Amino acid sequence: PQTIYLSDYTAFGWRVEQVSLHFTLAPSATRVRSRIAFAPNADAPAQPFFLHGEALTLISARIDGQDITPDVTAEGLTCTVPDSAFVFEAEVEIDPAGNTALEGLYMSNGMYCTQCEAEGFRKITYYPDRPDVMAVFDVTIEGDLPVLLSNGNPVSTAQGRAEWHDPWPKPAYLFALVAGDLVAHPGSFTTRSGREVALNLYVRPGDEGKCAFGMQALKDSMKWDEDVYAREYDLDLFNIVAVDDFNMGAMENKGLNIFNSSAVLASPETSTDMNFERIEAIIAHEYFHNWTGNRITCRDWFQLCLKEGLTVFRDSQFTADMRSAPVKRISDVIDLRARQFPEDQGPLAHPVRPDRFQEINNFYTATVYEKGAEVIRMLKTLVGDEAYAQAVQLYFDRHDGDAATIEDWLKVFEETTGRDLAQFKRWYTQAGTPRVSVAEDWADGTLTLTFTQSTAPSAASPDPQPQVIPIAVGLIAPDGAEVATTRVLEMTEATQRFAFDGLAQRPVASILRDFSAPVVLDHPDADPAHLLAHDTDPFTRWEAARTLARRSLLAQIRDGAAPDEAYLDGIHRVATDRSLDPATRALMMGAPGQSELAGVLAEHGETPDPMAIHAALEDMRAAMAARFGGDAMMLYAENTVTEAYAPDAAQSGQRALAGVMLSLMTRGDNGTAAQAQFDHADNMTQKLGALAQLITAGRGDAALAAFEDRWRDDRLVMDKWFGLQVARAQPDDAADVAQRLTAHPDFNWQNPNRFRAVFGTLAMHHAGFHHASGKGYALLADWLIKLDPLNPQTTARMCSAFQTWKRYDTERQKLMKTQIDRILATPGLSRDTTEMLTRIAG
Ligand code: B3K
Ligand code: ZN
Repeated sequence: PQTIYLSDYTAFGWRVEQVSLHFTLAPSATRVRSRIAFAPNADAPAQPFFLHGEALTLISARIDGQDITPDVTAEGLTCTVPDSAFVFEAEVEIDPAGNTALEGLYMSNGMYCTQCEAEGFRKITYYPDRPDVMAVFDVTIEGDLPVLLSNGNPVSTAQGRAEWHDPWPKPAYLFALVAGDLVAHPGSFTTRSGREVALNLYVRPGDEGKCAFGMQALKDSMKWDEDVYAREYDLDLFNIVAVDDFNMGAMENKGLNIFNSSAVLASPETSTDMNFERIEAIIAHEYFHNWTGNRITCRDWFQLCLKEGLTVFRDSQFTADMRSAPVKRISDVIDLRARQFPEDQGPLAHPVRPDRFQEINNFYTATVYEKGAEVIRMLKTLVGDEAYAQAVQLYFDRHDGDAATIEDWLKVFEETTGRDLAQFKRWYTQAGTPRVSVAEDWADGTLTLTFTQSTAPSAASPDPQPQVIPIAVGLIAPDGAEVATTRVLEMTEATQRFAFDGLAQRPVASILRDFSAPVVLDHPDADPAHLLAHDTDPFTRWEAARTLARRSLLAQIRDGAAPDEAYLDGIHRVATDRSLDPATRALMMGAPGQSELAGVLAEHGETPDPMAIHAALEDMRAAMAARFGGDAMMLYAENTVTEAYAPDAAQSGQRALAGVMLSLMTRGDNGTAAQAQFDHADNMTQKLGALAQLITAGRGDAALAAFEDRWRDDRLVMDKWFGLQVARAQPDDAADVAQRLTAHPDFNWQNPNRFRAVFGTLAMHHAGFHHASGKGYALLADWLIKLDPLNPQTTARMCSAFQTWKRYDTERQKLMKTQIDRILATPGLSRDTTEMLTRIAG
């Protein structure tokens, strides 16, 4: 496969002045007629006229009305063209029903839909399918279906025919078409300048009852973007469509967002609190792309973080405003450590702005998205809120209508603030998570902190240089009072000292407040017990609990120590501290995950034993249940919500804390309380929480059967049913449970949500996936081999389950490597999967 390099960028030789597309829909023989007006691009080097096109049957082609016979290959078409402006026309035939890759135009449950990002438009018609070619699109759809949608505003709608006009120039990856038997859940929004926008959430008949929450989230997002970023919506209509077969969460197509139904449909009976929160965030994310992504897009796919990092950062600000800022921050750090750190510390490490790829779909990663958002957060911390706001407004003013780069983005900050961001830019160009160690020195009323940063070399960045690291620090006195409020230290050197003087007593340092930089902090002099009791910063206070838990677990794993009493006492005090909100208390009680612990051990040069890690966490939970005793039931009762269910932050915080207490109670009562909760719950959060405990208690069979009976016709709820059984299986059984579930009549493996419910969950079941027999590895490999020819994108993404293989003992390494090689040896393996596994194999 061919490698594409950032340094090879060249502009396309023509501009597209206008595009007209005409679709005549038929499941296996859809006809697409295109009329594209090209004009030479004086800024581009001379080049042959090439249009991308894949899996298209060319029926006819014309230039300025004259039939031509272009050279056609598997990648596209070449032909000779006039020196001046010309019109290219083509007719192609495509097969949406046979499109199982879910990229381009495909069918899901009888409806037509599209996914064009990153390079799917070339499966619809011949076109310069690259983000820096922006054009105005007119679309006509003919098909015998009640709803026919495309981007922009409707021009005409009649039975079986609709015309759409999108006035905003856009790259082809934002094109969308939907046709089907759908019902609309309508709404409306008046923008701050008084424009009426019609809103619709289109769903399959039967799903009407799951639309209200998503519609409200959309309105809240539109309002928030006006209030916080001064961004107004720019069409008369905004449509969202829910589809069941979708490779990811959702897609920001101009004026016609397409969503995985799991990322938009919600009701209290069928969705958990976590589902509601995720749906609100994804709706916001896709909506915010209208400015950061659509109005200003990316010059090339290397710049993906320009739109994704910024939009993730914006949606995190939105969630913080809508719900709880500390809870959102802590949850984001948990997620970053679980998904991005392993990527950055393993063979898949790549910079936030990669400089090479074979298949761009493999770079929609936690590094580009989540670390990309962290980089923007740091920038904001360094320049301050006001300068950030100014720079972003300049970015919108200057680049509206552009396909921009990271250089353009950084330049608006340099101009606004006068800062030189050359060193800061390394956050975009260098892979790896910096490790920051800090040593304390106390003398004569002065505390000196000496910081040292280092980043492990990787294939992507063999010689990493020091980065700019904002380190937020506060000081807490021995009596618990805060003697220095948060100050942001700007670290730029490999080693650097910062002094705090005039102190009466030696304080306890609270370092990396609010997780001010995406680094691993090494602070041997830390006093987490003191910070857990007194820190004013919610993040570092939570981190103190985490540090104590981690230390205890590592001692348990390494030396067979008992769970640390001081930790158990501290956590018990926090849990019963009514001055803290329940959501924060629930987060504080969470222990680091098994995979995170394995990563910590590996970084210390030790070989993690998945069974020992699993056992240590079990012992910890048992000790915690014993420590809490009857308080668990008291806290459970205290946090039982009596009002009608609402998916808001306050109620979901209470349910989260009650859920933690239920898990402690289950250790003592063999599931009696869980059974009662399961029988009486009127919402999915509590139903599913109780079901999880019943399975753990070894008495889940009846509840699982009842659950299946009740929900067998609800795809999204059944995904939970499939996933939970794997998630809650004992380590010895996880692979067998997954295998047994694949024989279930409702295991529709071609549906990405269902496939992920079983195999995504298996890959995350640390002790089960890494079972010493290798059965977890072999089963996953069998199914990846089976899925690859149909859906390379989802297959390749799931290969990351193997990315940590070098952490483990030689026996497990051998077992994993055998499966990696077996998949790689499959004839006709996709470019996507080949690239992933080749990089993982290293
Ligand atoms: N931009 C899309 C992701 C497309 C992924 C293509 N493999 C969704 C999002 O980030 O909002
Ligand atoms: Zn996005």
